[in-house]
Amino acid sequence: MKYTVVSLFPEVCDAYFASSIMARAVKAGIVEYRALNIREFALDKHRACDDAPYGGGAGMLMLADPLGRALEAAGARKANTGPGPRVVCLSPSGRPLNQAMARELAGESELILLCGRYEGIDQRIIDLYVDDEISVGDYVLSSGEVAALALIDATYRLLQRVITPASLEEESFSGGLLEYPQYTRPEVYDTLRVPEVLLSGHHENIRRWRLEKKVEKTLALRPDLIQTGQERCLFDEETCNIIERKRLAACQRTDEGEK
Ligand code: 9D3
Repeated sequence: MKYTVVSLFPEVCDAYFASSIMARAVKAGIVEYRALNIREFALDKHRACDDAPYGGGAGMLMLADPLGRALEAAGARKANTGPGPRVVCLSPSGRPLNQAMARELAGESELILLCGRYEGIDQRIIDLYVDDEISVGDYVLSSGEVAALALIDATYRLLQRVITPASLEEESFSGGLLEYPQYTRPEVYDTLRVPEVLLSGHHENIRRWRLEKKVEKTLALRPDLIQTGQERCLFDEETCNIIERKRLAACQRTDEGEK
């Protein structure tokens, strides 16, 4: 996979690619990386990259001109001018990134990642060059670089190894639930013991305990995953029964509290 980052702060992404994690992938030939600094494509003497929005409003927008030149230099093609690398704009108003999107993007041979700054970019750049607008979640970052790195990280790791069907399934959020808690040595840390069942060697009890914990944790932290899983019939009968039982137990605890 070849990643080309187009940004006003390429040093942010450079730093990540200099880290041992990404340096290894580059050395192994799994990924290629370059970053283009949009400012170098601003031609006026001040190298301006932003201006006020037409129609008024707060803040500044990224100018179309330097952005267009940077994207052309990156190898981006305008819409309807034949095939070119996929252009992704990282934007707070994009589609939220998920594992299915990461898998799809990992299938490309090249990605151009456009990082925004200021309040946004001139719409004509999006209309002419951008294939996907992607967000990394509902919170505000100061610019798109960290989001681009999240997307790079989520995609490059899928190229690393042969993905067996088993690990693919595991990656789909372990069947729609969060992971169970895990423990390694020592048996007692501070005042806390490793749950007895994990030391028992009783594989069926361990499997059952882990499933219970997954349901418990998902109900508490990601009730939306339970909802989706039920709608899409992702859960087997055993899981459905545990969900029902934990829900009932939670209701009873609430009732107790109200008495
Ligand atoms: C007033 C409207 N703001 C949108 C919420 C303006 C704005 C805030 C922050 C415009 C750009 C940014 C910088 N953020 C990104 O470029 C960004 C982002 C993010 O802030 N959150 C989640 N995903 C992403 S992807 C790119």
